[in-house]
Amino acid sequence: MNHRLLWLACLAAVSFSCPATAEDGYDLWLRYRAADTREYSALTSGVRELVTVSGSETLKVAQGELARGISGLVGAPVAQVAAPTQSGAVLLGTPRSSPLLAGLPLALDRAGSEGYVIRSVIVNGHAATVIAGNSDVGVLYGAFHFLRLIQTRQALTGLDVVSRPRTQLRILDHWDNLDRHVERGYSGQSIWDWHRLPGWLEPRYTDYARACASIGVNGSVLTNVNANATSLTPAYLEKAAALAGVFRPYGVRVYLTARFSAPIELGGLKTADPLDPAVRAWWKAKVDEIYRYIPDFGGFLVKANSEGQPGPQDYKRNHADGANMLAEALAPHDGIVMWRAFVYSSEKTEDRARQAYSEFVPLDGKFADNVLVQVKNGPIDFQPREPFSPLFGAMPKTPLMMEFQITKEYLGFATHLAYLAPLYEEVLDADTMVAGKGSTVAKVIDGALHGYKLTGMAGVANIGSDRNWSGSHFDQANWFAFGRLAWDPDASSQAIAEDWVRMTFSNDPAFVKPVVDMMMGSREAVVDYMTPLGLAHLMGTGHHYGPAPWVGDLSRPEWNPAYYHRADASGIGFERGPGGSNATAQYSPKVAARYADPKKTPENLLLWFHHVSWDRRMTSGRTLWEELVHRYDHGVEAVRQMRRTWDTQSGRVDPERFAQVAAFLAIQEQEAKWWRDACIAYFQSLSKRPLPPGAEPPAHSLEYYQSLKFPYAPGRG
Ligand code: GCV
Repeated sequence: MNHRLLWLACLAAVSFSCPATAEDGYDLWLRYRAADTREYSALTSGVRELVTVSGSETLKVAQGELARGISGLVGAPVAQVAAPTQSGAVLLGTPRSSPLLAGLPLALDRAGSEGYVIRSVIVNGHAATVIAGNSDVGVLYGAFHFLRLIQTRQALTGLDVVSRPRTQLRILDHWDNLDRHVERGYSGQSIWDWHRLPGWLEPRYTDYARACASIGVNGSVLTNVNANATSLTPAYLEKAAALAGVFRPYGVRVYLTARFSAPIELGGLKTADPLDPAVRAWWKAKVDEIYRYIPDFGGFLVKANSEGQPGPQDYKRNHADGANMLAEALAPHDGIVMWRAFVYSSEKTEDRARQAYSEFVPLDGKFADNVLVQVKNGPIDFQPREPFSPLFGAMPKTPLMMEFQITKEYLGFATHLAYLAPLYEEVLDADTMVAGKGSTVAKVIDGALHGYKLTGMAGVANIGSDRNWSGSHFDQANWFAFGRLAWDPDASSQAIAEDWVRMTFSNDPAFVKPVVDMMMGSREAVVDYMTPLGLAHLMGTGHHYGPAPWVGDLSRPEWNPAYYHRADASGIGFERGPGGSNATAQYSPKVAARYADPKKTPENLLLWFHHVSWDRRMTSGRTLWEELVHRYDHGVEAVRQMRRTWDTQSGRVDPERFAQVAAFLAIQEQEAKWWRDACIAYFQSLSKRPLPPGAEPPAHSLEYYQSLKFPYAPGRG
C-alpha cells in the first residue's frame, strides 16, 4: 500500500472504528477535517508542501501544527521539504531562524513583537506562502491564522495579512480550587489534576495550550481569586511549574492568585500589613522562590478586601499599598500584579454600583509601574446586561485591564446557548466620552486613550474536565471569541461567530448563516427572558440558578434581588440619577447627562438607572408594565426560534453534537419559560396590573415558584 492509501486507510479506521467519540467536541475549533477540494480548489494549488524550519520548541510546535492541520485538511500527509520544490510551498519562521526568509519582502515592522505577516511570495522561482514573525510565538500565531484561512475556505493567493495584538496580556482566569471544584464552573471539575501533578501531565494540558495559542491567549491564572495560600507552597509550585513547562512552547505564561494573608498562614507572621518590613521580606523571598520554579512566571492576580477576602484595608492601608508591595517583589523578575477592582463592602450603605469607583479613582497614579487594575466590564457583576463600568476612562494614570466572564454564571450556566461576543463588543464599543467622542472602552484598555504602558484583557474561563471542554458545544465559541477580542478589541462579533461556526461545524452556507444568526441573537434572548430593560441580579441565591426576584431577606442588602429591582406598587428600577444614588455622576459629563435623564437613557438600561412608573409610556407605545411582559415573551419566543433553527440543521451536523445541542435548547426553552412566568407572577403581585391582552398567564402560582429549591446547583462559591 502506498503512503497516501495507508493514510486514507488510517483516517477511515479512526472515523469508523470509534464513531461515538468522533465528534465529541474535544477538537474545538482546531478541527482539521478533510476539505472537499472540488468546492475548495484553492487548497490543491495553494498548499503542496511545507518547508521545515529548525529552532526553538515554539517553532517546532508551529511546524507541527501546520503539518497536522494541512494534512488533515488536505486529507493526506503534507510533504515536508528543506526548500520549495514546486509552487504551493508554505514557509514559516523569523528572518533569524530561516535564511530563506531573509531576502523576502515581508515588511515585518508591521508585525510588532508578537504579530505576524502571511504573504504570497516567490521563493526560488516558486509561488509560496510565507508565515513570518519577529518572534517565534508570532510565527505560531501566524500558523494558526493560516490554518484558519483554510478552515474557513479563504483564497490562498495574493495574501498580505498583517496582524498584531492590541493588548499585551490576554489572560484566562481560572476560578479553580485545589480540590478541583471550579467556582462558577459548569463543565466538570478543574482541568488541573492537582493531585497527579507534577508526575502525570494529561495530554489535555497540551491541547489547552494549543487552543489558547490559536486565539492569541498568552497567560493563564491557574487558581481561584478566592485564593488558597497552599498554592504558594513548594509542593504546589512544583505542580504549577510542570504546567508552565507544558505551556511554554505555546507562549502561555503561568500566573497565580496571591492570598493576601499568606505571610500569616504560610510564614507564621503575626500580620500581613503591607507596610511591615517582615511582610515585605516574606513576599520578596516567596516571589524569588516562585521564580526558581517558574523562571518565566507572569505574576499575581489578587482579590483583596472583597467578599471576605483579606487585604490591605485589614491594616488600614489602601489597595495601592497592597498592590505595590507585591509589585516591588515581582519587579526584579519582570512580573506584574493584576489587582482587582471588584470590591463592595458590607459596612457601606453606598450603592454597590458606585463603590469600586469610590475606592479606586482616588488612588489613580498611586500604583507601581508593574500593576494593572483589573475591572469587571460593568459596575456590579457580569450581568446579562450592564452599562460599562465608570472606572473605564476615569483612571488615566493607572493601566486598567478588562475582566469579562466567559463562564456563564448569570446567563444560564452551560445549558443555555448564549454567545457572549455581542456583550463583549457592546462594552468595548461603549463611548466613555472622556476625551471627546470616540473615547471607547476599547481605546482605554488597549492604551490608545491614556498611553498605558501595560494593557490587557482577562476572561474568567469556562473550561473544565468535560470532554467538550466548556460544558456545551456552543460555549466553546465564548472562549474563542474572548481570545479574538483580546487580540483585537475592535473585531466584529459576527465575523468571529462566522469563523467559529465554519471551523467548529461546517462551511455549508445553509448551516453557517442561520447558525450565526442564531448565535448573534442569543445573548439578547437571555437578557429578555431574565433581566429585560436594565434589570439585574434577579437570580437564585448563592448558586445564581433560576429566577428569585422576590428574595429580600439576606443579611447583606446587596445580595438580595429586591435591592436591585426596587419594585413596588408605584414602579420598578434603581434610581441612580441625581435624585437617587447619583451613580450616573461617575460617568464623564455627557454620558452622565444621558444616563441621568430617564428620557435620554437607552431603554435597554432604563431600570438600571431609574425607578419608573409601571404606567410610563415606552417608545413602543406600550406601558412599562406591558413592555416588561412583552420582553419576557420575546425572550421565550426567541429561544423557540433557536430550537426551530437548530432542528432544520440535523442533516448538516454529526449526530452526537446535534443531539446535545438540541437537548440543551429544549432545557433552555423550559427554563426561559420558567424565568418568564416566575418574574411575571412576582412583578404582577406588585404592579397589580392585568396582563396585556393575549399574554399567557404564568403556568403556576407565585408561591410555587418561590418554593423551588436547588441545593445542588453546580458551580457554587
Ligand atoms: C470568585 C461573584 C461570584 C463569585 C466570585 C466573585 C468575584 O460574586 O458570584 O463567585 O468569586 O464574583 O468575581 O470575585
